[in-house]
Amino acid sequence: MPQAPKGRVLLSVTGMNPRRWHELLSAGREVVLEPDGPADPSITYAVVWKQRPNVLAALPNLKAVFSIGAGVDHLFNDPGLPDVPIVRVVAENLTQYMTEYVVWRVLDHHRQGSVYRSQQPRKIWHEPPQPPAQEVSVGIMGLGHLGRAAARALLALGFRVNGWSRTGRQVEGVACFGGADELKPFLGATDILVVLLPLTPATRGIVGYVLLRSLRRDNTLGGAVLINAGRGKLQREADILRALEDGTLKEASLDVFEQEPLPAGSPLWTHPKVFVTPHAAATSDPAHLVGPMLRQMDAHDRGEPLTDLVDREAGY
Ligand code: NDP
Ligand code: OXD
Repeated sequence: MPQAPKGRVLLSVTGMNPRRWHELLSAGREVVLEPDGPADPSITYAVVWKQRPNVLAALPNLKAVFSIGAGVDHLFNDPGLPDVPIVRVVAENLTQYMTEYVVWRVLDHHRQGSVYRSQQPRKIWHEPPQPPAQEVSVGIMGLGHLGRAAARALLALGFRVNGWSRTGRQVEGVACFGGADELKPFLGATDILVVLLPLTPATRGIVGYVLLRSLRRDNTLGGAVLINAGRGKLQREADILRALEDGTLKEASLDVFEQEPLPAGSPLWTHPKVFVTPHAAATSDPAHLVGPMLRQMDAHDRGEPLTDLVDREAGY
């Protein structure tokens, strides 16, 4: 029997170049950047990053939406997001990138990178006190795919690791805390805070002054450190600056910002205690992600269930 033609894929992205995604997706399906009218019946899947609002709203045969990122907050900004399954990125290479970023930033703060960077131009030969990793507790907010992998890498380096999640998820070797009631004890046992939460109504603005104030400052590192690679709108930047000024925080590494790109006028760019990266901790690589996406579409067309689905109720 001749096979029914595969439906078309709508690739709807803003703020990034879709060329490579288009090229690779086209190896498996016909891909369009815009539907043939708002109710185009030929579109069966959409692959999106900050899709044009309402572009998905009236597509009658849309079976699922694939997010180009692990985070899906960008999708929920669309008032016309239809009620179809949403698949997000869970991929080994993305997890590896994030693990590298977290280990890099934790080690740089732990091994006093900023002290040496400030000493070198002045030719200062001075060794600051260096606590062993075993005396430092890294607390990870968000024990999902990325948080758990980072936790394992930090445990292997000898750090003590705490983790906080919505449901109190347990991870071997990690002191696990869950829910609002256990946030304070989690923070109180944490010297370096790593934020790997999704942005949802429950987490928006969570990294504010009160939260930072609850971190352990009286430690062998000489203060509390913040690392945020989750989402910029989890943090209140005015509060972070205040915390850096009054010693609540010793240093921060920020990969994500309330507004991206970070505006030229932001004091974070030039703050001596802040390390800025341009939302580059773990970038989605189409060479690794398109193959699994196409395979999921084919499997779903054969009647198999989708994997890595977003829980709409929870928002991630
Ligand atoms: P997961 O969905 O696998 O994990 C999310 C974790 O956050 C879970 O442990 C979950 O708890 C926890 N969580 C969610 N809501 C709350 C809450 N209200 N209170 C406490 N804990 C909560 O996500 P990933 O690990 O794959 O990714 C995490 C985030 O990283 C993404 O959403 C994205 O925003 C960001 N990201 C950033 C990148 C970058 O380049 N900067 C790249 C990729 C992702 P529970 O386990 O109980 O469900
Ligand atoms: C993601 C990201 O969510 O790159 O994957 O931010």
